[in-house]
Amino acid sequence: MIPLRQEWPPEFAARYRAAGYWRGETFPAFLRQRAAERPGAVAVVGGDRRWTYAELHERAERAAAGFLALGLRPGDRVVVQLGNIPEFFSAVFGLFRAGLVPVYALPAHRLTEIAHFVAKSEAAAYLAAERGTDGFDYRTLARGLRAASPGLRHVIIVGDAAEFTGFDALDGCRAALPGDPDPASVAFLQISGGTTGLSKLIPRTHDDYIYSFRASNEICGVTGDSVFLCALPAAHNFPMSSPGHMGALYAGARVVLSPVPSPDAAFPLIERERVTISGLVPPLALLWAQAAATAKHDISSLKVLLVGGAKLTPEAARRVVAALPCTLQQVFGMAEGLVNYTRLNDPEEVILETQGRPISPDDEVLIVDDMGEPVPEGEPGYLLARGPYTIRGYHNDEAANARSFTPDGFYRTGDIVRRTPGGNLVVQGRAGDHINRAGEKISAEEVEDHLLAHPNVFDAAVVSIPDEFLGERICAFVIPQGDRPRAVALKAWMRTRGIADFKVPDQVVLVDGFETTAAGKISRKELRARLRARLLAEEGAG
Ligand code: AMP
Ligand code: DBH
Repeated sequence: MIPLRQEWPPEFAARYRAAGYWRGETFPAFLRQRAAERPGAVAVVGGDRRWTYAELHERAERAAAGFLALGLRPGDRVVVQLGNIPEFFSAVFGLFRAGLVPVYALPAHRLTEIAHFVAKSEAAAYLAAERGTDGFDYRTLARGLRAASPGLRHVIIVGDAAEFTGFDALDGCRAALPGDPDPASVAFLQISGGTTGLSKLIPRTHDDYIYSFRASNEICGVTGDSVFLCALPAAHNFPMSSPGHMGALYAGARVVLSPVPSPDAAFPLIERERVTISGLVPPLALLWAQAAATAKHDISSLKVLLVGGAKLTPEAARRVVAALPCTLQQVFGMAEGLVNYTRLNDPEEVILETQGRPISPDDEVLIVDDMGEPVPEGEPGYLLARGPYTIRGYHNDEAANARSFTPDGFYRTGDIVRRTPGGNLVVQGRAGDHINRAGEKISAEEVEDHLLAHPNVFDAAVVSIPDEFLGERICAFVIPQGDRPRAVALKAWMRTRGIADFKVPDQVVLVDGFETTAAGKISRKELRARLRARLLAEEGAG
């Protein structure tokens, strides 16, 4: 098994400890401590279930024993694919407690992606719910995974487990639990949106991640009295840590789970639980803003709404601020680390027009040109980041590490930003060829590879197109061969590939050929740029 590592050079680690960012805290220790301090306070609400801190802690202890009794060994990785249900927390804290390492998958992922996470992390187990909110049966996925992943030893299912191990059946097992983990060790693997090719695995340590949400709590005003509504998928880094459900649990606050993020589901929960803070991607924030005008539910308890994951335009920000009774807080973050926030008391123009500034005084942010040289202050450039909660490398991916990190350890975010005189960042665009579809990052290359597997596709180029609702949508240009496929049929076929639905192109355009230059082929990047420009020009003309 390839060891899990996330190491900062010793002089950096010493500095981050001395500054009090890394305090030697761990996930199992902080939950134990909260359960001791406020046993009767409600920690997690999902559906009609309300778990206190004592109960969550107790359930995590029992789950931990169950995982080990099953034969999992500390250090084993477990791909977790759970939606917004309380078991997300008993499972994940149970894994932490047993020294096992969660690998976070999103409910939308399908066999192709899950098999990739299992292979890349060398996972010993897959843990999922019987069904998702969309009715999808994860046991079917698990059967395919069994065939695709010979190294996988266990499948654990929340709900009716069929031939697999039931999560509830683990309750009551006995096993000696290990001591608390090393705070500098890797606690879990988060996944990157996959900017080039397949998603990469992001190892985060107890020390670095806990710092990121403890400091976020401070910036977002989260205290033990807060009520956080988790409306986005709990496994996503934004609702997990900015400040997210982990920040809320760290503070001893209450986490309320919304099964889906629509106003229909969320507004009644806001009213019933007196929710004070939540986080959304821009299209959902606009939907909430629209729904608020005619809402029957009282959402006046909401104090802060975080919006991030994709660019919120100043116009959209204005609409959100006008319609919702709370403070808008823009957040520009990444699962690899660096998170920027506008501050709650910032002047309105900063809140509306910028994506904020980093969490930490020790976040080092560089804005550079193609040569890696800093651009003049205020000019746009590529954003590089290094700091106490920004990774120094992906798991098991030398090629990506060579591409994505500078020799002195800065993460190349791929984002193009400029800095305002006030020190806030404004996201201007990006360097890579991925699509940010309502906050989901999709690699053009990955979608092209799927299309190329179709017998009637000779070549494909995938680009992002601005979209009023989604921010961006996916457009695939396809050169057919043999029987000319129809666009709808190609999309339907993509859905059979066992991939997340958000990766299926929104639009397929059949073309006779791609441009070449006199010198021959042009680069993929150049090709995508030209196709995109052509489509936009045609749409503009039409
Ligand atoms: P990931 O690395 O998959 O976690 O995705 C993080 C990326 O999402 C960032 O590098 C940005 O490209 C994008 N992103 C996140 N928040 C924002 C935001 N508020 N505005 C614009 N882009 C964002
Ligand atoms: O998009 C993201 O990945 C993201 C956005 C806001 C994120 O990881 C975060 C805040 O922590």
